[in-house]
Amino acid sequence: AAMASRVTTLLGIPLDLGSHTPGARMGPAALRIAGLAPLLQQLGCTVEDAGDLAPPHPKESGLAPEDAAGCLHLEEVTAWTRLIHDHAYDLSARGRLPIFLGGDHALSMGSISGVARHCQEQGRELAVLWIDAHADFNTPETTPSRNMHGMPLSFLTGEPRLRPLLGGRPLAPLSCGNIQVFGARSIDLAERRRIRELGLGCTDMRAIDEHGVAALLGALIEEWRERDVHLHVSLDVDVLDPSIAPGVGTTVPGGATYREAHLMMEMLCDSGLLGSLDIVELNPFLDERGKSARVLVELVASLFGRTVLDRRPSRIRAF
Ligand code: 4U7
Ligand code: MN
Ligand code: MN
Ligand code: MN
Repeated sequence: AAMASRVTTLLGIPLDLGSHTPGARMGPAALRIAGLAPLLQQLGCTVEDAGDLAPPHPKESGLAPEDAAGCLHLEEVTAWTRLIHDHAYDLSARGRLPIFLGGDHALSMGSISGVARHCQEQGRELAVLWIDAHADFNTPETTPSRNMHGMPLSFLTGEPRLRPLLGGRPLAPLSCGNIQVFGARSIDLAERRRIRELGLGCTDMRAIDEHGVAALLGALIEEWRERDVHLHVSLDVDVLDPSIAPGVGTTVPGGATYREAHLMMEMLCDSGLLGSLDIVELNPFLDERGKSARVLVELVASLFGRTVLDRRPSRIRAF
């Protein structure tokens, strides 16, 4: 299998204070019970399970008072962000392919900033594929909910209001052009304006309906391959249609189908670019008999090399 040469490390992040619906803290356990580790091993990966991070003590955020007022559970999320960042940076420096098991999407402030710091030190370009029904591009000022899982892409692109979250650690901000939101269908008005003004990459469901996953993701992959990026994939379960993945706090109708999602994973596997992965927003408390956890584990199998036949279709360009 494609990833056999690198050690894959599972890191559980039982965080759900970035969202309004408790339960995502049970995500790592559900993904393990659904058989994530043995499945990766069957596919030829060397898997190391680093267990779950213990919830850290809340830390003072350093945000300005008016910004702090726009963020729920700010001190808890601050402590988590710094802890996750340190682990992500360390795993990257040790050459691992980390899989961050969430937990809500606020965890990506730590995981991706840690990976970004390592990439910057190595002079390696980082691209982020944000597979999500939402753009997660709010700020403490624009957020309609005050939930921090709606803000990670603002933090990661260097939004000054959120910068103090990382404390004294260096932040390697991502450029908006190196991020692609994929599968979006619920974007707030202020986010829409920010996407346009700041140039965040965004492929919405309308585009996927019209042109299909193969053409759209194929073009992105081709570009990333030319620049030989480290690709971080951040997979928010709510990109999937709620009929196949009901175990999320923020369901939005009209999501990706089972086949569309598998095609994304298969193409990403073929690209050979995957360097790190978040699996976020699974809420087992809202799930139906493990259905969503099982779908996610199936998707990870496709991402790590499971194929239908032993030969890949040749119609995919540039591979
Ligand atoms: B998720 C929302 F207002 N935009 O900011 C917000 F619609 O990580 C939703 O993608 C954010 O699940 C969803 O609260 C965050 C809302
Ligand atoms: Mn999200
Ligand atoms: Mn989402
Ligand atoms: Mn969600």
